Amino acid sequence: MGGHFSTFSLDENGDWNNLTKQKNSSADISPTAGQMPRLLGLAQASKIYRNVEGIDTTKFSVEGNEIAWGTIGNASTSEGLFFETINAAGVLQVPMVISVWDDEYGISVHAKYQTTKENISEILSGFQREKNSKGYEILRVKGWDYVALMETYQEAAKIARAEHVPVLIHVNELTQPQGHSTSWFTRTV
Ligand SMILES: Cc1ncc(C[n+]2csc(CCOP(=O)(O)OP(=O)(O)O)c2C)c(N)n1
Ligand SMILES: [Mg+2]
Repeated sequence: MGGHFSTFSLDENGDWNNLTKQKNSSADISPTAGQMPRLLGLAQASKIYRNVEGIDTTKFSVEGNEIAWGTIGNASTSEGLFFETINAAGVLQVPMVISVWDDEYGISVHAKYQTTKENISEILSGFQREKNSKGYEILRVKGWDYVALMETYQEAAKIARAEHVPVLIHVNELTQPQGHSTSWFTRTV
């Protein structure tokens, strides 16, 4: 879809930009959840740059300190690509921060028709890391609580960047200001 935003990785001559000096956004794609495997790959890149000895990080990484941020709507978490990616990132322990924006709906279909218990972070709670087992840090925050959102995202960044642990942020109590067909041009579909 032509309206999807992305940043340039190459300069006008086709050479790599210094990606460590810019914020990087990979182009979104229309099938919801289609961004998930790519998000995993971007996160894994940081891990490789941090851990593979002798690898040339020039223009791509500063000691694997990069985080891959991704977002997905609540209804789209029903797709297979979402579950596969969540599991793989937990296994690989990569710096992936995935936000689930939960307005309780997928277009006009309520969560009770598509998400067990109507609560994605509750059903994924088994992925939570514990003292002796690796997993995720799962954070929950209300979409209207601006201060809590800032704190939550800073905490998520710290965990992912320092420890290379994946983080799931479940943002709920969101509204849908307009109907799907009036708002879809400006967002990922
Ligand atoms: C694989 C796929 N199936 C169906 C659609 C059509 N579609 C676009 S948005 C959407 C609902 C998404 O709901 P949700 O993930 O909760 O995001 P929200 O719009 O509520 O933020 C659907 C079914 C699509 N884009 N891709
Ligand atoms: Mg939704």
